[in-house]
Amino acid sequence: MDGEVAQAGGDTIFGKIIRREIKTDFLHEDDQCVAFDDIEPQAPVHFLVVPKKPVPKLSDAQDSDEKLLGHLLIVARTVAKQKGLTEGFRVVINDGPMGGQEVMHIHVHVMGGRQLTWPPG
Ligand code: DGP
Repeated sequence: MDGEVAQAGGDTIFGKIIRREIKTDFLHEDDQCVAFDDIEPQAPVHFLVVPKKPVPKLSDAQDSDEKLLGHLLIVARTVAKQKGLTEGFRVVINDGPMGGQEVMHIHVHVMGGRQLTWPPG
């Protein structure tokens, strides 16, 4: 078990989900991250990719997290394909209060299945 997995979770709702203390169907799980449907979907498809390492937010990430952050995007791409998002989708990372982040465990939102507009609110 490497250092990232040894820290799996953290003290947030996502930590509980990662540790399976809250039952959630995973769309994907590997040694570094999980993916699961968002409980408040903003699009027909809306899932989250969450690292097991409890980095609170993107602005707290270290240079050494580079590979992990890249991995989250590769999993986002893979699960988006599995979900049938062949015409495109949106990837969002909210950071901190001004970024609208509510759960302080970094996560990648992936949304699709409808025409998305810009700018977001
Ligand atoms: P953010 O605002 O970027 O921190 O987004 C947090 C997202 O997490 C929000 O879209 C709702 C989702 N969420 C919060 N609690 C739960 C939960 O217990 N289960 C699931 N599946 N999603 C959750």
